[in-house]
Amino acid sequence: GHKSMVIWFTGLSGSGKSTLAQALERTLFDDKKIRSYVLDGDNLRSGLNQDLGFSAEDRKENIRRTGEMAKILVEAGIVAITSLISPFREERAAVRRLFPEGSFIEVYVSCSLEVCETRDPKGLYRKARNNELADFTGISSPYEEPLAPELILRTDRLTVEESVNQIISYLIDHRLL
Ligand code: GGZ
Repeated sequence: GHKSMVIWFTGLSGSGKSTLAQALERTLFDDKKIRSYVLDGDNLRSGLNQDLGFSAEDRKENIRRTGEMAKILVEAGIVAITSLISPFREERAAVRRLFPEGSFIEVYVSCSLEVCETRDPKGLYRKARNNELADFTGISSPYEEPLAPELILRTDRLTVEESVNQIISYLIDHRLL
């Protein structure tokens, strides 16, 4: 069996959070028959969080709501996987406090700004550099790196498969799987 938990990805836009979240969801199901659900910031913003923008206040509310949703999923016995930039330490710490000790796994998806900006899959960095997009994380809005995440994944050096394997190993080592 597995313990209920939330795997909370944090990192810059383009760092690979959504890709990793999807790959992890698939691996948990295919290899372990564990049901998980991905709460993706970008997707939630088209529905539940459509009233929120990218001011610090709105990002804080985005993090808080997603934390509460993760809690609902976990209480229903589903592993919650979140994929939000979640740039603020204090709000990530507040979400952590919603969960029992050891069941909030903060994963820092670490990728240099340079590499994220080169990837620029949606052209958002380019817009931010051209002042066509305000408050863009890493350019004109802050990102506070985690100081003590459970796991750091250097996605500018690892393949998706290697990153997923590191998460699975962590979970096994900590008796969460
Ligand atoms: C950061 C932005 C912005 C601004 C739009 N700043 O990489 P993406 O495109 O597909 O996903 C990003 C998403 C960030 O939403 P989050 O809910 O994860 O952010 S937070 O946790 O800070 O609330 C990005 C896109 O939205 N996007 N404008 N100004 N990212």
